[in-house]
Amino acid sequence: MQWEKTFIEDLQWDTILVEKRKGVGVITLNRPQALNALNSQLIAEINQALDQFERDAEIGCMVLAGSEKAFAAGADIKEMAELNFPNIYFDDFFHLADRIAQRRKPLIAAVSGYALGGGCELALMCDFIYCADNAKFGLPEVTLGVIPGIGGTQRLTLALGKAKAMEMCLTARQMGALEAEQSGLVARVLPKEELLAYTLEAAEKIAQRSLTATMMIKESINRAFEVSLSEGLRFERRTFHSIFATVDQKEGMKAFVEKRPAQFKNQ
Ligand code: DAK
Repeated sequence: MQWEKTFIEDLQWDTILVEKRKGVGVITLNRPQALNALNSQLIAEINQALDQFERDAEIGCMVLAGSEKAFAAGADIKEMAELNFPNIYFDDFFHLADRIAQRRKPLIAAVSGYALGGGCELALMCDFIYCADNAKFGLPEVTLGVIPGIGGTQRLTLALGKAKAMEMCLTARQMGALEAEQSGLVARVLPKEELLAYTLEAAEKIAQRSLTATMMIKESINRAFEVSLSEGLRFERRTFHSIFATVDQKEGMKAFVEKRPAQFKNQ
């Protein structure tokens, strides 16, 4: 694992900051001059960092954050403005974005300020969102003559239901933090000064658990969006059965009986 550690710290990042702390891989979007607007390089760098974290046995949870003013104000309009249909069709523009949602280790979004367009979609690709009290979520693509393109019409609808998703996409209304929490879009709202510390604490807690159980929970919950209830229940049951083949299940239950903290080994 030493090689992974050296490698990630040696890499040059132009659009993000990357660090490892207490089992957590933290990626901070870093294009302040453009309110962290997502360009192709930034999407590629996020994926490169996530690739490293996923291969790194020391990492049990990942966090994606922005600045206090903006998580991300959307896809980079200046980069997109001159593109035409053949460019984006043949290059499959932004196809790398889909890989962010396919990660196997848990990924938490810490959203402060604007999460608009592609920025909102990026947060929606994470497993859950903590947001600051100044957060503003929106899908304003319609004001630019386009539509959301990296999952917004689907994931916002799954998160909020048809009425609010339809209203937000058609009117470009921004949703504040309290409404986002009441509507189930975010897991918790925090004072903006506390957002990062709270998120890191939760991520560290997740990273201390058995990674096998954590990944199986993520996989099982995501299954609920893909298959019928009976298939989802069958998947959960078989997954539950299989985890009894792990050392961590023995350790977790033995530790409870012996009244001591469990020492998980991800085995
Ligand atoms: N792209 C590029 N630059 C941006 C930007 C963006 N999305 N958002 C802000 N900036 C830049 C501004 O141009 C400005 O740069 P300078 O003029 O100083 O050079 C700088 O960031 C600071 O912004 P403001 O001066 O505007 O700051 P304010 O505080 O006054 O306003 C704002 C903040 C967030 C309300 C405003 O910046 C704003 O409305 N930004 C645009 C928000 C927006 O419309 N976002 C949606 C973008 S469309 C696709 C998949 C997905 C997508 C596209 C394709 N495919 C699969 C093909 C996604 C599309 C989108 O996200």
